[in-house]
Amino acid sequence: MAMADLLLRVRFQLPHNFSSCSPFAITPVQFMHSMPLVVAAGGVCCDIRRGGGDGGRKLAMGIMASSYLPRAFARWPMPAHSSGSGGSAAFAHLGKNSTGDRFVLNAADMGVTGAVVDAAEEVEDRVVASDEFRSTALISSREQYAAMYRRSVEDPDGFWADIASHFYWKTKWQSEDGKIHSANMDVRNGQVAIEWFKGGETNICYNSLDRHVEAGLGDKIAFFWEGNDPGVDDKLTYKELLERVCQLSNYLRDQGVKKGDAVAIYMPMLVELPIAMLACARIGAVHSVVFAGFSAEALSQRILDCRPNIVLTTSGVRRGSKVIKLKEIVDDALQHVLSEGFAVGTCLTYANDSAVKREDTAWQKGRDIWWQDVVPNYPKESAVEWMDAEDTLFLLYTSGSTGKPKGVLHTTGGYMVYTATTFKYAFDYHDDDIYWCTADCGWITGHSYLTYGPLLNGASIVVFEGVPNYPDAGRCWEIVDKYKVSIFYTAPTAIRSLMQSGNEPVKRHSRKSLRVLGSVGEPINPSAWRWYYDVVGDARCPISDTWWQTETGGFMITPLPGGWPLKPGSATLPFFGVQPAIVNENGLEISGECSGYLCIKAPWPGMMRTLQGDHARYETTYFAPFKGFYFSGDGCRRDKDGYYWLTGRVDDVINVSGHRIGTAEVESALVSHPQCAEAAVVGFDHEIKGQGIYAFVTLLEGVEYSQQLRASLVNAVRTHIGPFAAPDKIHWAPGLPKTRSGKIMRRILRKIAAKQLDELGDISTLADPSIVDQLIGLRDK
Ligand code: 6R9
Repeated sequence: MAMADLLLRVRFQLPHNFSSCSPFAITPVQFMHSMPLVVAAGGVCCDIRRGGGDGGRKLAMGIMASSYLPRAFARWPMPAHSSGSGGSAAFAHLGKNSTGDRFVLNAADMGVTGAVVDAAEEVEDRVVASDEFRSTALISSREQYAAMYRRSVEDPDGFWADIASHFYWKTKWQSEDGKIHSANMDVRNGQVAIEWFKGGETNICYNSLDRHVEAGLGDKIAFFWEGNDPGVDDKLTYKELLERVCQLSNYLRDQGVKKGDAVAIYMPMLVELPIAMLACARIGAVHSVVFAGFSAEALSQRILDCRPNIVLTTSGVRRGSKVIKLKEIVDDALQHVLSEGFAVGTCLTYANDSAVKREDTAWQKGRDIWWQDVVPNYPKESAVEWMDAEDTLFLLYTSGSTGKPKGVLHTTGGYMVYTATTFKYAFDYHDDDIYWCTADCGWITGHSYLTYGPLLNGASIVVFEGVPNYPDAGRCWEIVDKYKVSIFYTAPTAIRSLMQSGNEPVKRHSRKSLRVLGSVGEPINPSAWRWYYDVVGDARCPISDTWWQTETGGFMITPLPGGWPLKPGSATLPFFGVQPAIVNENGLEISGECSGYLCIKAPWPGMMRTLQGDHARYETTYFAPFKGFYFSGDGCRRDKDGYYWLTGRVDDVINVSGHRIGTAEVESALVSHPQCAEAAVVGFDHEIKGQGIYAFVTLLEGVEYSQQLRASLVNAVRTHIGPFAAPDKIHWAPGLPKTRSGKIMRRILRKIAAKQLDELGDISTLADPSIVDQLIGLRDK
């Protein structure tokens, strides 16, 4: 977009309860000279972001609301929250995920008056795919999408049955009157229950591998593996991958693993990790992958929840310049599990000699087995266990608002059909694409879009063991050129961190193979979007900003590249079959341009079916808050074009570098420290991570504040959860702001963490309002 197009027209009316604030006026000239700028009037504020271009010199637009906002904001292209007659506390933190530069100016300081702000010309930032891109795109117009979308919601059974018939089914699903799904999402009508393709028998491993080999694609590369260090690599064809999966599945069977048994996997990004998942799926075992960045305690908690008899791990891994001894962590976890009365029979350990050698690995005879000593001796063929579409495929633990992680349970058929279809359309996948997803298999993205979705489409996939900035900030683009990657899928936190190193490490590499870019994990701020688009993609590659969750199994709101114009920062439109509803505090669906809680009002094939061992929690968390809907836990705005703008979590979950962390989990880790009496954790805007973790800690009486104690508290969190959950800031708190009924007022803590001290709001309902001043006084102590 040319500079000249970037004049903004800002016009908004303050809601009546802000009438005491000084309204203000900004001229276009001021905009230009003061970027980036945030204008705040009392509780109203917005920020105007710098965008892409070289080093962010181009001015891009976007207004981000981070507090109570007037209804008029609803027309802006960035997340904004209308609060009707003036905003409720419930909406006050909808914008917590705002990232990027933010400067707050108080309207009163600007010395301006008037009731309406009116300046400049609004031109929305829109990005349209080239004719050349559209000429080969699977979906090349909004009309084509609209027709397919209409069918997907009017006749979901017909729509999904047609797609499902492209997969191999040992037995076709039972269908009465063409119905292929049954669902109750309304707690008022009894138990929540979702089924798709019930009675159909299939196997996702068979569909991911055997089906392609049988179709003559055995020699196609399935995985290009790129090691932590440049020059260390490997590749596997579909046929070789199938053989490796069969060998491991035979070994597992030999160990007595049967259909329905859980298998825990705690491994780094070696190809053995997706091989392990596929081997489980082949024999009907339920894989439970635990991200190999979780601590021994977190791992043991997950093992105790699903009780596997076998754990698969690796001696260690090198991540960047660090060596992590994974087997030691597993040993600790298994010790802890044993102290809880549960024994894991076998620990199959892959020797990753480049990180930790066999001789340097502690060993428990009888329980521990070297992978390489046994698995290659097994036959390269293995029978497939045919699974009912509703048989469990995997468990994946995710954080919620309470301390105990939730074991999200996905089943076979619907998940298979959904991940494959979303992958194909959202990335405009063509057979000759080379696809790279930087996610780890320890998270849902690694399940759905590094393993199953792309393999089901017969794609060639890059698996990367390392980190994006090792040995330098050009590594990603070096890998893109090395494998001629055409579809690149990563997270905003990685983009922001690479952006910090400037354009040179990008420009040094050609990247001409790139065709489509993807983003996932958190809202992508427009300036990062612009940099990704302009610098990484040379303003040529559409960006699919895919909104979805562990619970949804696959993409829910996402661009289909080539289908419609993109707006930086918006996930745009719902995928086929997805019916979003924006709901207000009263649980009423609101229509048109609006902001509120994002819900989904009809079932889709990829949705989770329950939480492991806790169907009641499944219902209370996702279906009880807004009756008749699936509640995502995210805030959202819909603009005049029907585009969705995700604004972050509205519950007590913090999204750190795209990792969901429950505040309660961090709090419980902190209070486990012998000198901690109480802790309250909130998120705060973090330039790279999106959100950081800010912990208010009350010590036991008589304990002195010290840097050493701070480090030891942070360490408690590293031990209980994992290094990625370590608090960025510990704020000493002689007390916490509580209501008379003892409820911590996190709203106040969030404001203190964000240094928005003039926006604390009403503190008179606190049991002891003086605590607020004490906390402010200790802010940087
Ligand atoms: C896939 C994944 C889910 C939460 C979700 C939301 C945030 C993910 C997003 C996004 C805005 C996107 N989120 N993708 N927010 N735009 N494109 O990340 O799953 O780990 O379960 O996290 O992540 O807040 O609710 P999960």
